[in-house]
Amino acid sequence: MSEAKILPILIAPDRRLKQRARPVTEADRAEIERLIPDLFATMYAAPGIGLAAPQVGIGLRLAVIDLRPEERPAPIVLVNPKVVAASAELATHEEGCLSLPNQYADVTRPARVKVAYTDEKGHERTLEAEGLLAACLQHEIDHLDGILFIDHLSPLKRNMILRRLAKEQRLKAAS
Ligand code: K1U
Ligand code: ZN
Repeated sequence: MSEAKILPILIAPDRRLKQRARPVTEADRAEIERLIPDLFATMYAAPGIGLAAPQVGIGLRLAVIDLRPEERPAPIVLVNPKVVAASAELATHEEGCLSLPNQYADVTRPARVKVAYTDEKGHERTLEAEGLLAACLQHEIDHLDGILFIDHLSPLKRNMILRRLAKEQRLKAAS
């Protein structure tokens, strides 16, 4: 078994982040078995609490989450995740994104969700979540649909973040 690799993360406005990912099928099993350790290694190294395959240029409906990597790791692998129920009640959380480094904004989404998915062993599961886990699940599933957290903001806030990010990336490239 080869060691997990840290993969380069795509940075907005890369057009690959705006594409809808395709469902994982049985034919993808060998690829996702290789990819899952790489996604966790990349997420932990960033560091982040979630990562979706499209963020590393792989257009598959696959994401990983670990909300507490430093205290007690609780890794979650989501293959073909789908929100099957969402509360009418909304909640606002500050969100960040590894594809928009150093950019944060308050995002309002359903406060509670139920997500159906397949785990890394191929077992069908459901997860009911609230708080940060609910926000993170919705954020990662959005990535699979080519949606970024800034798409939930007003055009004014979105453009402000994109301009700030472009400036920071230019400065980084020049340094
Ligand atoms: O999908 C991603 O881009 C990862 C993103 C997930 C996320 C964060 C906050 C709300 C919803 C979804 C991140 O992990 S951004 C980095 C971050 O939040 C963090 C980094 C280190 C420690 C704790 C949090
Ligand atoms: Zn993100």
